[in-house]
Amino acid sequence: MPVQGEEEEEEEKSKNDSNVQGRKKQRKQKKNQRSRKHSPQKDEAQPGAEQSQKSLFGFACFAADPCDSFRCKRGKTCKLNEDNKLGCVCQVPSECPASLNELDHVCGTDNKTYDTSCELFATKCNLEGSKKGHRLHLDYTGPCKLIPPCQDTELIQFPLRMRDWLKNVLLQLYEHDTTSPGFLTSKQRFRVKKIFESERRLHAGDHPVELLEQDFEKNYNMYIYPVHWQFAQLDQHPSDRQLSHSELAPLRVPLVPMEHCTSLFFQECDSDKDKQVSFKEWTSCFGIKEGLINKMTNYMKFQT
Ligand SMILES: [Ca+2]
Ligand SMILES: [Ca+2]
Repeated sequence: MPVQGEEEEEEEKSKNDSNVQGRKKQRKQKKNQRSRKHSPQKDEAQPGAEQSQKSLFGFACFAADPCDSFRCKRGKTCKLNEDNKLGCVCQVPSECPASLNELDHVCGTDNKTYDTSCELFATKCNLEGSKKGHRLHLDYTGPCKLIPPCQDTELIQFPLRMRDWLKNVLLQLYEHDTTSPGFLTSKQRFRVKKIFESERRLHAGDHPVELLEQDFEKNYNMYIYPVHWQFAQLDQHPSDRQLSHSELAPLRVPLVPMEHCTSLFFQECDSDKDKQVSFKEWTSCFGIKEGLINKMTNYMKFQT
């Protein structure tokens, strides 16, 4: 079962980062308005004192908003309760900052377009405890659109293409890391270097699936590390060799609108249907043989 707080943070992380500053600003403005509304000073203080008060040294200083340092998970907002204690309550969806443009829209797993991810998570929070709320997740960024059903042949080809894509992503990171280090750790560089320098490797391109299949057989070893690496990148909350729905989100959310087999692929990957994709299930989905996984059992290796 995914931990909701992490789930929401993860899904939020995976969202397009554009306009983050704008949203933060709006949230801050909203929060400030809210805190004034709930501030005990409002009723007690002298006119103007809710904005500022004189410090001992005669400088005006602003009263800190206690909610500023109180963190609530997505979908919740900070509020003072009757005992004057801070707590988190479900945000009212209509009080979320409005979207700035279409990039802010998200599609929920209920196939409904939400104006912003804030609105989706607030809706989920307000449905807490219900089946509907439990099932509601961020499906992908952008408004909901018609995603064609994934055909059997496409589902078979999906891991072939994704495996190649993962390898190319890693090689791109390697190239970026060469000009401005920081994308890969030294251990990761060492592993990717072997693939990068191999004369036999298939260069990035729009290859027919037959060629991808042939290359996988011929250069099998080049595909093992990218598959392991991606798993370790996602398996962080917690790092337990299992990928929850939320841990998969950073990969799944941007892929779904572009690759219509994404959701079905990850669903099928969870072969024992326990809502988690284990390391074994993951590698098997990408056609990596178990024998070789056992040879490389030190899982921590993949994380560094
Ligand atoms: Ca995990
Ligand atoms: Ca599973």
